[in-house]
Amino acid sequence: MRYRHRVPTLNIAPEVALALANNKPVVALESTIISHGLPRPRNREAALEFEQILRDIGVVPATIAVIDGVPTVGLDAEGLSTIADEDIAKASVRDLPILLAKRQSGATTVAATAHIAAQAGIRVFATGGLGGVHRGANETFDESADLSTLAVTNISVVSAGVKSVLDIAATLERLETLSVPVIGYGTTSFPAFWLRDSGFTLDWSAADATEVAAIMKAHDDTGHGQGIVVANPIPLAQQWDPVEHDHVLSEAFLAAEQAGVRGKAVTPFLLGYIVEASGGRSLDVNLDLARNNIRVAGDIATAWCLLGA
Ligand code: PSU
Ligand code: MN
Repeated sequence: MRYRHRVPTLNIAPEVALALANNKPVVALESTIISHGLPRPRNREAALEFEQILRDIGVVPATIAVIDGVPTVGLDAEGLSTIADEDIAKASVRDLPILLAKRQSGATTVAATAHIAAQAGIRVFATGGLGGVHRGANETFDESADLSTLAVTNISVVSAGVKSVLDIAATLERLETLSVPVIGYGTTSFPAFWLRDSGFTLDWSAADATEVAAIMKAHDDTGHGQGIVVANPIPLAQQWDPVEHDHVLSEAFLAAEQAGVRGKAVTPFLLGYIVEASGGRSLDVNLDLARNNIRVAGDIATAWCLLGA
């Protein structure tokens, strides 16, 4: 019996494939933020708006998800409604083979999105906040696969740091261990998602998109295959009030403990609770920071293509 060797099948939207083939800018967008990170129906509006932000600056959006068992790069209207309106699995990298074999759909996390995007040849990816080391991880071992995936996936991820529900100090330590470069975008203050400044200082910053693209190129030249984290803080005027933030977060931790949430349910539970408890304020900030990250990712993708031109 002979075994067939199969190249991983990706369904890449024609628009995305054309842009990649012609060195035109493309930015990957994740789907877990739509399916599990934002409440309905705002999530659907957000999915469409995120793509439009890129189109408006001449960048092709590639929202990524697994649709009926096929990793899909660039969703059509039906694909968007699958991730926004249906109850589908939250899929990290380890879930991909299972969804593929079972021909099921899944919304991809930062890890799974980065993995699929890199397979497609996309170099820049925008999200809200990267996953990281959870508080209490010394007992629970709860550390997002976003980190370990970025250690082996050559893509630049623009994020507003990591969510302040995480252990930010430990997350930064892990990124150091994994040799993932972390670059502040116009700052050396590492952001905390809803807040502009986490209180942690970065070694490096990049002044603009052109400098990030130059670092990406140099990173390739060093022969390393890691991803790069571009930390883009929300403008001060848009950030969540820090006092209210601290108050709502401590409530959320208590609620998660009482509900006994574990594993991959933790992040969606906390985000959902925080939206409710803040009367929607955290949601507005989440959307603003995602929009900002998408714009910056678009600029970086454009600068990257100019380098290759
Ligand atoms: N950032 C957001 N909203 C989200 C997430 C990030 O603004 O919903 C998601 C991302 O998909 C990220 C995931 O990969 O949370 C991390 O989940 P976990 O902690 O279970 O690895
Ligand atoms: Mn986890």
